[in-house]
Amino acid sequence: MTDYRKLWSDLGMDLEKHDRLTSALPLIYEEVYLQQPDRPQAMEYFDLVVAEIHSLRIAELVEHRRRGGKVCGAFCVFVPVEIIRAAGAVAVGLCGGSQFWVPDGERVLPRNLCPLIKASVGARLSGTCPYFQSCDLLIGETTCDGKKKAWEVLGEYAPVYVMDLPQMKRPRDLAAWRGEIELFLARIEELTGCRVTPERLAEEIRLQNRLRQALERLYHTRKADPVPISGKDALLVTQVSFYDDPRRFIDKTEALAAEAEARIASGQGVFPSGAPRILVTGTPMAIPNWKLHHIIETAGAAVVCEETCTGTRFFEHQVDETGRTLEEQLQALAERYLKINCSCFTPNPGRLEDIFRLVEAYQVDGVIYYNLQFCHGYAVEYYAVEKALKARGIPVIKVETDYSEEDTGQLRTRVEAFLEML
Ligand code: BJ8
Repeated sequence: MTDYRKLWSDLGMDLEKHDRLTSALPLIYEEVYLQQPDRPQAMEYFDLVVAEIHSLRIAELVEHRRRGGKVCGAFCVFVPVEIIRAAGAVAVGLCGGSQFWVPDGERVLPRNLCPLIKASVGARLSGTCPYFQSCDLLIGETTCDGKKKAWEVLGEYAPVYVMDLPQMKRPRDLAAWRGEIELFLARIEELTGCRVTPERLAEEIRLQNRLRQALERLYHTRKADPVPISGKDALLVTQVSFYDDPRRFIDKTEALAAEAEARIASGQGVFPSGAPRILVTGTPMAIPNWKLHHIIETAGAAVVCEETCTGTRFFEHQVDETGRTLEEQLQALAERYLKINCSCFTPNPGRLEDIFRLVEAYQVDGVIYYNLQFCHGYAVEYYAVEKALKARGIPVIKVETDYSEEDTGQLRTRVEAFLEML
């Protein structure tokens, strides 16, 4: 049996502090997840993943490194994980979703900065996240200002590589992004000492497309009324996708989607038919950030879709699999990734189109715009989203919040008032 305390200590973690972090999780998980009625059975796997969040997968990463493999951590859905894996490395998502890490982040970053950035940097500084401790390279990107400056600070504590993401989507930006992907490939080859061949890259492109399709299949079931799976559970599945073994994740997610499809066939749902249906749009929710979904779903509404990077922005659009040469494959990767509609782009009309499409497809009654505090890109973009939704008669509210529990009562009151209006 693995001695996890030894394993964590070998990773240079602060065990005492780590105990404090992990002791709170089971209670929160019990309240937010395990008390939900009629959950699909296949969620058991995802419950196990959370229960063992700092052990089972970490042991796999440690073993991978023991055999000479590398681990790369990323903070954004723009990072092409296919390339990392094609070079024999493991890719994990590192975005911090816990208030626990915020004070450590504030040791080196301003307080009036987005909590996702503070928690991500704090996770590294506190020595309590075994995923950070297992990484050979951290991959940042030039999306929002807060992130791109935070990488400079993080670079003092760990090796960081930054991908320069364009902020527009003209042909010349696509060409620049494609060039960035080439540089990234070279850096990953240098790290791993492995050459990325077209055969290996084709395999990883297919695998990541399958992972996206599995999530898409699961999300598709949420279009049904009654909805066969809660928004909280679906969110958890997406969160887990960022660090689980991709093949295992695909199998488990397909099993869950099949169960959800069977539930639809027999009319079984987790909310009564006719319960208000909510689309959440905005900033990502990194694990264990379940705050808004919990408030919405304990108020009697169902979150049926997330237009976020822990939702549709992560899995929509496949990479073209027909490329045979590296040249063609890199072009296909550049094209697919540049379709993501993050608010760091100007202009960003694609996001509005996505929201309308999803409102329709998921039969949404109201939209809740989720804005992490101090995330200016999404906050400013609310103007256009609100105007466009209101013009179509679709109710919308914006909630701005952080990771603390201080405003939970206030948020609950606002969400309940919004749901009553629907
Ligand atoms: S593609 S949304 S994952 S950048 S919430 S850190 S934007 S201040 S996370 Fe993001 Fe990539 Fe865009 Fe998606 Fe900055 Fe905003 Fe914080 Fe954010």
